[in-house]
Amino acid sequence: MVIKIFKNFFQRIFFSIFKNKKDIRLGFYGPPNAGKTSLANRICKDFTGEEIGSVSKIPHETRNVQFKEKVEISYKGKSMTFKMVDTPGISTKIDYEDFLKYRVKKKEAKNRAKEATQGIIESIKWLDDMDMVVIVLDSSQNPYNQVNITIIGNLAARNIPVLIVANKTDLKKSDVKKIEAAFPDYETIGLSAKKGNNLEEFYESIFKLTKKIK
Ligand SMILES: Nc1nc2c(ncn2[C@@H]2O[C@H](COP(=O)(O)OP(=O)(O)OP(=O)(O)O)[C@@H](O)[C@H]2O)c(=O)[nH]1
Ligand SMILES: [Mg+2]
Repeated sequence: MVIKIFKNFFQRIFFSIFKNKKDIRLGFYGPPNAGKTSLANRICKDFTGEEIGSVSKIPHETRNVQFKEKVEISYKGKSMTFKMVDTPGISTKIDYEDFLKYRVKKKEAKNRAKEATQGIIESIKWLDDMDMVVIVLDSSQNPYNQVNITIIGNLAARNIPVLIVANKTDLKKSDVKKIEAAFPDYETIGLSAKKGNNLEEFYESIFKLTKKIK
């Protein structure tokens, strides 16, 4: 009995000390092909030497939520540890025929479509577990669409801090201002995950965003 009381006591002390030391769960959300995995890979590579997952020009490459724990980001003398969560791209419609133009065989395309649908459900399920979220958008595409508005609305309803990344600034068609105008309530950082441009500003904003975690 006495031993049990002691055990509970020490357990409580232990958790109260280490509760705040847990990794910050940082989710990468957005439409397919925007560069979520490319960005997560770049960060993981910079700070752990390893990548989180595979990248492809074929949409819905990521079809399972994937993680990298204990990613310690150091920037300007500050350092914070994150659990990186890369999610499958969210879309309203998945048509296996869209994959055929990438020379994917019919059977494989149908399987990819099925897995991609499951992946979207998984992405949404994981939303509740995020401490903060980076929404990755392709800045060469029109940002005004149902998917982007739904993701951002969902995060706002859950009070999860959000940073928007306008990715692919290396492309000629890139228009960061258009993304800023579409979502004026959020900070938007223009960068290129592929080229590694403007990552410093991104890290600065990530650190700032941690202060908004409820
Ligand atoms: N030009 C350019 N291409 C990029 C950039 N970032 C990613 N890409 C390309 O965009 C394509 C999709 O990249 P991914 O990182 O797989 O995108 P994703 O958002 O993880 O896609 P899903 O897993 O399908 O949801 C790949 O061909 C990348 O090489 C960038 O900054 N500039
Ligand atoms: Mg991906």
